[in-house]
Amino acid sequence: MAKRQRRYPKPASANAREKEPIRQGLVLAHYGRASLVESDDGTLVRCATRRNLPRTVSGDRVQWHSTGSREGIIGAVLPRRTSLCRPDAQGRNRTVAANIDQIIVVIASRPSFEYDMLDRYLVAAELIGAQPLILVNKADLLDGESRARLKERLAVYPQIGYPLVFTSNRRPDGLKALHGHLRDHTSVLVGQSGVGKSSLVQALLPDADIRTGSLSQVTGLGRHTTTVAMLYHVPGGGDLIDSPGVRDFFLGKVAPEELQKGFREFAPFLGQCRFHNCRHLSEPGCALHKSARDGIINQRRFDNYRTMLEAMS
Ligand SMILES: Nc1nc2c(ncn2[C@@H]2O[C@H](COP(=O)(O)OP(=O)(O)OP(=O)(O)O)[C@@H](O)[C@H]2O)c(=O)[nH]1
Ligand SMILES: [Mg+2]
Ligand SMILES: [Zn+2]
Repeated sequence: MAKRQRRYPKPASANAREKEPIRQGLVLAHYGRASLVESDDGTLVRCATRRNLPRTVSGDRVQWHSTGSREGIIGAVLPRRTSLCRPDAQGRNRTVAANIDQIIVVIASRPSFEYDMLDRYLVAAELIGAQPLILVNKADLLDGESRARLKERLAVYPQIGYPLVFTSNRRPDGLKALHGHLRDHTSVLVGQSGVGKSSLVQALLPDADIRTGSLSQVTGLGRHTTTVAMLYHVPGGGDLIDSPGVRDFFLGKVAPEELQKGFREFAPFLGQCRFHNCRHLSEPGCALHKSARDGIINQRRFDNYRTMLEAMS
């Protein structure tokens, strides 16, 4: 019987690896195990990632070395300041974007949005320490009355300190309110499929080749629905990551004492309940319960906190 031959790595490639200088770069997008990296000198390189490394995502800072013309290998992913995760269809937690400091939750009158999902995104933003911004897109579809009604329904958010901006990609001045919020930030656009995230990027960067979908052309989800997250540099300043839309967004597992911190208006009342480990469900002497009843905190948000907590336990 023939002896199984041992295979050693080719010495040539090992030498080449040592000779190439290590550089730094920014991951713009990743496709499977390949990443589009913007080197610090501005060139775009297609990089493979070493098997032992975590999957890179848009916004990652990496070390890489060249293996050919516009090709390279990522050897290290630098520690992430923040990362936005969401469970995939199999329930595994997947990182969507890294090093972001602002989460822009995009909602629109069409498709109709869910407050529950908005709140879940806001909790996610609070827990990773990113600043949330609520963006109501397709403002052109709202007449004066429906705009006022929507503003009224969303009034709690500016009250608790979340900026709320109305935008439209169909009006020349439709993005005016947004520019100032993007400067000096790395932001990620999140929200349901079809709310117009990629159209916003397209309007901000007219030269970029971004495929935006048309929900009206096909039933259900848009044909050009975004499938990978992509980072863009906004001409007026700031980096913006367009992410694939979701039908729904769920938080991964979060401990109850963490979840309550995701609702920033609860902060003054935490520690005031009769029981120090109050979960604010139906315990007697609950300070949050009383505040909601007295109209100091928003009842719908409080109910949503409890729904989230119950869903997790
Ligand atoms: N009326 C109106 N339609 C818009 C606006 N912005 C986007 N749309 C339309 O909404 C549809 C979806 O737009 P996209 O930008 O592809 O939406 P998306 O959020 O990127 O969708 P996913 O990539 O699937 O998450 C397209 O038909 C756009 O033309 C807007 O401001 N007003
Ligand atoms: Mg898109
Ligand atoms: Zn309580």
